[in-house]
Amino acid sequence: MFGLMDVFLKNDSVSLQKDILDHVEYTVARSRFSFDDFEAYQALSHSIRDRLIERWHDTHLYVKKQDPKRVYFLSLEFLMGRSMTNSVINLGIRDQYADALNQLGFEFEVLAEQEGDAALGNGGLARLSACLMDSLATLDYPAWGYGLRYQYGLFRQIILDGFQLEQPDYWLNFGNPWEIERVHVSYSVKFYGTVEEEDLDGERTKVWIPGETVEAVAYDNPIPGYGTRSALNLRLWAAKPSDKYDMESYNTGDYINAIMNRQKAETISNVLYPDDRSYQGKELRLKQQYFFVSASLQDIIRRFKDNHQNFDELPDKVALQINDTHPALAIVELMRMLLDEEHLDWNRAFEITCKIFSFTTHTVEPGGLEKVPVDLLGHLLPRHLQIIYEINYKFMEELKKIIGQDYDRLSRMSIIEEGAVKNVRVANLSIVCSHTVNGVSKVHLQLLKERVFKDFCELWPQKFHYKTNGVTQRRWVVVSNPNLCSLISKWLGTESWIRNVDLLGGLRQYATDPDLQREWKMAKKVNKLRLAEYIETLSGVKVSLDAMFDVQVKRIHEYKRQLLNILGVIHRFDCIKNMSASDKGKVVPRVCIIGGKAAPGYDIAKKIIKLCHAVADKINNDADVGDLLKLVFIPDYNVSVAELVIPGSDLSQHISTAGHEASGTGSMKFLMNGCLLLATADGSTVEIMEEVGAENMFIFGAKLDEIPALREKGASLKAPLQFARVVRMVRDGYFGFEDYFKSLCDTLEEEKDFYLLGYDFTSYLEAQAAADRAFVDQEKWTQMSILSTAGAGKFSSDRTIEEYAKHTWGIEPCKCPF
Ligand code: 26V
Repeated sequence: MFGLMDVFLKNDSVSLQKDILDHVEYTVARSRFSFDDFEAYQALSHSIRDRLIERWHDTHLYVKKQDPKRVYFLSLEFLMGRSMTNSVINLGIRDQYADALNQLGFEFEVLAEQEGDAALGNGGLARLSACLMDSLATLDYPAWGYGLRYQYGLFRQIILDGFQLEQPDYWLNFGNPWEIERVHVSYSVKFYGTVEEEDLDGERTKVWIPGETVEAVAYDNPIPGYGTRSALNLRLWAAKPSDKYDMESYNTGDYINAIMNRQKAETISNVLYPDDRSYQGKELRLKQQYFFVSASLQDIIRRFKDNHQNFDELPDKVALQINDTHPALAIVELMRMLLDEEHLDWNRAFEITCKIFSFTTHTVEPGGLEKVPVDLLGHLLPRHLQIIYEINYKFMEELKKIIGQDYDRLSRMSIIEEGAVKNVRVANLSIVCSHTVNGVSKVHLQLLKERVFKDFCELWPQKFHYKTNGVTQRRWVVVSNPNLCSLISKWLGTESWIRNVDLLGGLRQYATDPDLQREWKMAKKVNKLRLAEYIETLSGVKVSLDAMFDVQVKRIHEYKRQLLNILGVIHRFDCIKNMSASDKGKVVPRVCIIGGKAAPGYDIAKKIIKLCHAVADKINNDADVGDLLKLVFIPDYNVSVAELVIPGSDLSQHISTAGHEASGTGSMKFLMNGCLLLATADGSTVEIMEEVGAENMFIFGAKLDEIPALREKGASLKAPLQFARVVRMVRDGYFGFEDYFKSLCDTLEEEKDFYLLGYDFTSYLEAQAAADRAFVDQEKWTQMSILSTAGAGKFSSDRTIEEYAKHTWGIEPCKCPF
C-alpha cells in the first residue's frame, strides 16, 4: 500500500538529481553523461515543472470539489519574466535543487541565466498582473488568470549608434517548459458574418452566422504560491486554424490557397501590440481582444455548468475582473451568451452581468481611453454591436430620468461617441456594466472623480473605489535580492515577512544599529558590484562602487520625464567642468543609469534615448569629469534586467509631472530593496510618503493642485537660467545631432512645456543636491535606506489582493489541506 506521501514526488537532493538526469535522458534526449548548461536548464525546468503540475492538480481537484466563488482575472498582458528561480523558491526547494546540481557539477544561478523572459506585456499594467497572480496563489484564493499566448512578446530593444531599433522577440524558439499545451481544451471563436432572426419555441431569437471561425487552444501556466501547496492556473490562448468549418474551401480544389488561408488564423495571437499610449482602432487588436475574451468565457461558463443549471447562481460563483478596458468585450460576450445561447430575457441577463464584472482602470488621461470605431466593431462582431446599442439605449433612457434633458452630459456619458467617425467608448461600457470601478492609487481615484470619469462618479459615487497597487516581495526581494532577504530574516528572526510583509516594520527599531548598518551596506555593495559588472560588459563603462548609483528604469514617456533627468545630468556635468580642483573634491560621485523602451512609433521618446547616448558619450569620455559622473543607458530593459538593476541602486527616480502617473509600481520595488526615492508627489509616491515619511525621501516639483494654474500661465512662466542653459547646449549641438534634437528641444519652449520640466527644474536640482548631502553621511543614508524597506509593507501585492478579495470580488481563500 502507498501512503499519501509516497505518491508525491520526492524533494531530497538525491531524488532531485535522479529526476534531473532522467529528464536529460528522456525529455531532452541527451546522454546523462554529457550535456551542456542549456540542456541542464531544460532538464531542471522539467523536473521543477513536474512538481508544479503535482500541486496544480491537487489545488484544482480540491477547489473543484469545494466549488467556492472564483475570481477570473482577464488581462491582455502578463509580464511574467523568468519562472525558474521564482518557482523553486515558492515551492520551497531551492536549496535542495542547488545541492543536487552541485553534485552534478552545475550551478543553479548559472542555469537560471539560461532562461529568457516571458514578456507578454508592455509595462506597469502587465507586471501588475503578474504580481497579483503571485499573491492570489500565495494567499490561496480560488482564481484563474486568462490571457493571450503571443508568439512574439514585447520587442527586443537593440541600440545602434545610440538609436533604438526593434527586433522581434520570438521567445518560444527554444521551447517553453513552463507551459502545458492542452490540445483538448479548445473553443471555436467566431468573427464577421451576419445576424439573423429565427423562431425558437415561438420566440424570436437572434442567430449569428459567422464569416470566419478560429480555434482557441489553451496553454496552461502553473503559478505556485509561496509557503502553500496552492498552484493557480494562468491559461493563455493560442489561435489555431479551425478544422470544422472550412470543408468548402477544400472542396473547391484550391488546396494551396485553402492551406494559406488556414495559416492566417494563427496571426491573431502572433504579436503583442507594443504601444501603451494610443488606440488606433486596428482590426487585429480588436480580434485579439475578442478572441481571448470569447475563449475565456466559454471556458468559464462550461466550468460553471458542470455544477449548476440556474444562471441566477452565476454571480455567487463567478467574479470577472477586467484589467483596464482591453477585455471589456467580455461584458458584451456574456450578454450574448446569456441572451442568445441560454435564452435568458434581457433584464435578467443584464442584472447577472452587472453583478459579475468589476473593472480597474490604469489610465489618467481622458484622451488615453480606448475607443473602437462603430463600423469596425459592427463588421467584426455584428451581434455585439447590436447588444452595445441596446445597452446604451436603455442606459440613456434611465439617465434621462435622473438628470433630465442635459444633452451635453448625456452625450458625454453615452457609450457611443457621435461624430465624423462614430466610436464605442469602451470605458463607458465598462463602467455602466460593472458593479465596481477601481483606480490604482489614492490620488488616481481623486483624478477619476475630478477629471477622467467625473460625470459617472457624480452619478454613481458608491461605484468608484481604489486599490493601491502593490508588488510581490517574493520576486522583488526573495528572488532578486537574496543577500538582503537573508539579512532581513536574520534581523527579524523569522522568514514570515515573506508571507506577511507588514513584519518588515520590525526593522525600524534597528535602523541605527551599527551592526545592521554595516551588514546592510555590505549587501548593497555586493549588489552594486554585480550591477557594475553588468554595465561594464554591456557598455564598456567602468563605474566606481563608491559612487551613488542613481537609477531611472521604466518605459520612456514624456510624462515620466527621463528628459528632466538627462538635463539634470547635463547640468551636473556643466558644473563639474566649471569647478575649481578643490571644489571637485567635494562632489559626490554619481553613476546615472537610465533604461527603458520607447514605443516603436513614439518619435520623441526615441529622441530621448538618443540624447541619453549622445550625452553619455561626451561625459564618459571627459577627463576633467572622470569618476565624478557617468551616464549609462541599459538596453533592453525587462523583468530580468530589473531584478539585477533594482537591488544595486542607491537612489531611484520617479519624477512624472504630478497628475500623470496613475500609480507607478517601480517605486515600490526600489523601496523594498532599500533604495531611496527621488520623486514627485504623484501616483503611489503620495502614499509612500505617508508610510516612510517625506524626510526619508527627496520630494520635489509642482503639486497636483498647482498644475492647472501653471499650465494656464504658460508662456509667462519663466524657466530658470540654468534650464535655458542646458537646453541651449543640446540645441546648439554641444552633444552633436543638432537637427535631430531640434524637435525635442522645441517641446521645452516655454509655451509648449506641457510637462513643466522648466518649472520643476530648480526644485529638481535642489532635491538632487539634498540627495548628495545625505549620501555623504553614510550612516544617515543607511538609516534612511533601512527605513525605506521597513516602510514598504503596504506596497505588497498581498495587501492589494486582500482588498480586492474582500471589497470587490467577495471571495474567500480555499486552501488545499495537504
Ligand atoms: C494601452 C494600450 C493602447 C494601445 C494598445 C496596447 C496598449 C497596452 C496598454 C495600454 C495601457 C497601459 C496602461 C498602463 O500600463 N498603465 C500603468 O498601469 C500601472 C499599473 O496600474 C500603473 O502603475 C501606471 O501608473 C500606469 O501608467
